[in-house]
Amino acid sequence: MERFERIYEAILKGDNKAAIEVAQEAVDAGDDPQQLIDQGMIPAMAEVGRRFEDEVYFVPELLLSARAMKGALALLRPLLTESGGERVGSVVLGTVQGDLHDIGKNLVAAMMEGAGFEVIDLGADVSPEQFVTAVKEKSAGLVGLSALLTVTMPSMKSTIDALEEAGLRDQVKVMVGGAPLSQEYAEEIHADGYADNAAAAVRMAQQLVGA
Ligand code: B1M
Repeated sequence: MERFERIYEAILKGDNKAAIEVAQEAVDAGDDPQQLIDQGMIPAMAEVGRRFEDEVYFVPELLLSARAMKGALALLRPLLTESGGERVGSVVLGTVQGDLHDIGKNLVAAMMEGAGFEVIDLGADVSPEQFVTAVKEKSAGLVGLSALLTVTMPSMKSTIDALEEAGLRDQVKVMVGGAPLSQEYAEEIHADGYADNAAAAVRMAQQLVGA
């Protein structure tokens, strides 16, 4: 079985040990980490989501698969973040208030770092006030908001409103992403950009900072 198939199976089963083993093998063999992520790991999480919807998987299975995904990603992340180039800008990144999903956001963070951005990662469940404080303190030119739950999408709008109220909106571009989002929603909340995956997020970030 190819490595991407093995890591798919490991993540689907929530087998942390096996997922880490395959990721380590891939690192040692000099495989392209992006291929492993795109062909094995992301499809596995998508299938986990489908099984959850069909009530075949429940929260414990989600947690085990998420742990396996994160364990494997931690090994691949240094390869994604190798940049060597000059810094192209600073981005304050986080998953919005009420939302604990951080795997996709972490992937976006790693790829942005790899593209030369300084990433100030605020983590998950980040309030509008925390975003405002970080933008002020770090003088960041870009804010990236992630949401995976339809019920937390309005937190994106609240964050954009908070930046406006703090008088920062003219200084920062805001980009949004996450599975339930769309270009239409991004426009509706007056975000400056939307991306539906980590590679597109990097391209959008570069475009927004004029890199
Ligand atoms: Co949850 N969960 N979850 N979950 N979970 C979803 C999102 C869900 C779609 C599953 C389902 O029903 N099919 C569903 C949401 C339904 C909805 O809102 N319409 C759901 C639910 C309901 C819940 C709970 C409410 C379950 C419960 O408790 N009853 C609960 C909520 C907790 C909370 O947040 N308050 C919950 C909890 C969890 C876990 C904690 C167990 C775990 C998260 C662990 C973690 O992240 N640390 C989890 C998981 C793992 C999932 C699924 C299965 C996988 C998410 C994931 O990691 N995908 C997910 C189902 C699914 O998405 N198919 C699901 C892989 C990741 C690489 O993709 O995050 O989409 P993604 O990121 C992509 C793009 O979206 C984009 O780039 C990334 C890479 O390509 N992107 C950006 C993301 N952020 C971006 C930002 C950008 C640009 C692009 O710019 C800034």
